[in-house]
Amino acid sequence: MSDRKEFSENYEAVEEVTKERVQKPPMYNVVLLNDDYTPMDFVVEVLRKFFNMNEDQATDIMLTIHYEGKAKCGTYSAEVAETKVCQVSNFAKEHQHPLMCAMEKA
Ligand code: TYC
Repeated sequence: MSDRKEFSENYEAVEEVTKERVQKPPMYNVVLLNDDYTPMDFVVEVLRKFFNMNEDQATDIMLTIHYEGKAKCGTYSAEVAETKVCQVSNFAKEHQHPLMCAMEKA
């Protein structure tokens, strides 16, 4: 095999492995789901507290969930998304509301 061919084959192999290693980590959407019992004000409070929204943004998203069944609240790495889901679920439970929070691959 010529030196040039060997070099270019090695180079391609290294490039392939590097591409695999430097892939961006998968991201996840955190979504809230509608239900018939959680008060609207509580959902707005959750969106402000855990997703850093202002009153207007939180009200918009809450109404989207209310009318369409669910809405995306934010997009995060797996670890941060899992933490948000736990925090929101615990907060809802503490206040005895059935509010459901989940993560989905973005
Ligand atoms: N549907 C609820 C109600 O009418 C309000 C609500 C909105 C509940 C968003 C959950 O994620 C939710 N009180």
